[in-house]
Amino acid sequence: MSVAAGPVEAGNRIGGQSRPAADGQTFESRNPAHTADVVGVFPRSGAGDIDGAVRAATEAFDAWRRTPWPRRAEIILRAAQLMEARKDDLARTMTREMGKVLTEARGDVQEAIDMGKFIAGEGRRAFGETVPSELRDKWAMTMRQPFGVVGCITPWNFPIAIPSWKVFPAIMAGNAVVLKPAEDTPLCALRFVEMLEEAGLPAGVVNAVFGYGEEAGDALVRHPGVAAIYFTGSVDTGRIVSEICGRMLKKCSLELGGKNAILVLADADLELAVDGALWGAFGTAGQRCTASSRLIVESGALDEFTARLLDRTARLRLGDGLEEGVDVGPVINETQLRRVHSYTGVGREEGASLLTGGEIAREGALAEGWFYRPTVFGDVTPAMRIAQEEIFGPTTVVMPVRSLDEALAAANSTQYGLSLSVYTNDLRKAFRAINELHSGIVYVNAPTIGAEIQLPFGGTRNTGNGHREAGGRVLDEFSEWKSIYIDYSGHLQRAQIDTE
Ligand code: UN1
Repeated sequence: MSVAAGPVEAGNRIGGQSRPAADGQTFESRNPAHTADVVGVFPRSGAGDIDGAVRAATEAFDAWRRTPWPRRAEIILRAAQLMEARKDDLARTMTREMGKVLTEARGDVQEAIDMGKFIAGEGRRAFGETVPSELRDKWAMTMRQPFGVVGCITPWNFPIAIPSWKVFPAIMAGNAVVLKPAEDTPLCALRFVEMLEEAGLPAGVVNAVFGYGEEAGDALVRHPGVAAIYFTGSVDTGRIVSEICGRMLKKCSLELGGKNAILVLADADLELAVDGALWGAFGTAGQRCTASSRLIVESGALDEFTARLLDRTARLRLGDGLEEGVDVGPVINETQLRRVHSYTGVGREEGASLLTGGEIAREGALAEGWFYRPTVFGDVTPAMRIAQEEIFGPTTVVMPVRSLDEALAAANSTQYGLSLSVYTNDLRKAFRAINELHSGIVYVNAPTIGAEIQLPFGGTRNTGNGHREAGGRVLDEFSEWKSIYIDYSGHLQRAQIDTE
């Protein structure tokens, strides 16, 4: 084993203090590359703990919303700088807790640093508008106001980046936050919140409550003191969250699954396309909602693309992401490993050809963790389940098509619309694809992963419910508008009536 540190024993962070779960229950976070390695022991929280956190947040909210925007921004900037100084340590913690290889863990932390710096800039850029009134001697303008206490529920696959996408803009806009991170990556979330506190964030503005979705997560969504929910996770859970929020009239922003595709047209630079497919399909062991889980290949390129892809896939090194030279880490946990493997069975039954992989890796040290061989299916058609359902693991499918039109139809044929990409050197085909692909993100000559924080992130159809994270308009998701009319005429003026 390459890791020596013993388990961290931590409480929830509520009102700037560490608190155990009210009923004393705990759960463990384990290293998916060496499952005997316990990374930390955390409180298994329930409704009472969530209530305590919401109270702490409510108490902190009033002073925080009155804190000037640029002062709030300074704290966010300092937190980003702390992350920058500790990038390597944080990345190591992340690889140990979540499994992604160290270079990618550094990228995850970098994405949070980028987000912190970007959002801090909003502190002096949170413009409202002034607009002429229809009446004389009357002024009209707008300003942003926070929602109040908001809940952020974050996944394990980007354990620092995704909390940063939600928490930074939430507090920039003056909200107070209760964060419920995934039970697989509580330590990363704890480190993130500790850095905010160290950067000078007043106690209670961001609280972290650890535990399971059905317990702590559910209680957070249902809490009447929580005005808005920002959730990243599966479509099934998103539907439940959305139903509860709908009944309670809460704002609800959902970032759900993907079944992203790379289109490889016959004229494409095939080496470039294979590089992109490998990175997009097997980076983070395929555990990104942006993963390139479908490769839609025009017949003219099919044989050569597939041969090169298989050759490169066979050379990927599986292992502990902390080790030099490892390309693909473990999947997050046993449930996920079984799920990924069950899709190999589904693909076989549907008549797809298993071209490589398709098995749980058990040689040597790999038996200590949850490792799955990078897997490629061929002869896949759009109606197959392996072409429709999100697998969230190192499995991708090659789908042969005869034309650009067929490729576009196949790409748009799932319930998801997060990220789609096209490899071509033909400008006309590239622009047709940009226009016709129905997704929140489109790439040309690059894989489906690698979104940058200064652009909106999110998807069409069942990938979400019409919201976007990050990007230049991010504050729209975390604040509401107040329209202000100031009448200095000294007499009653009636809008729509005094039209002369
Ligand atoms: C996710 O998988 O939920 O574009 C987020 C990317 C990363 C973010 C992925 N910047 O792949």
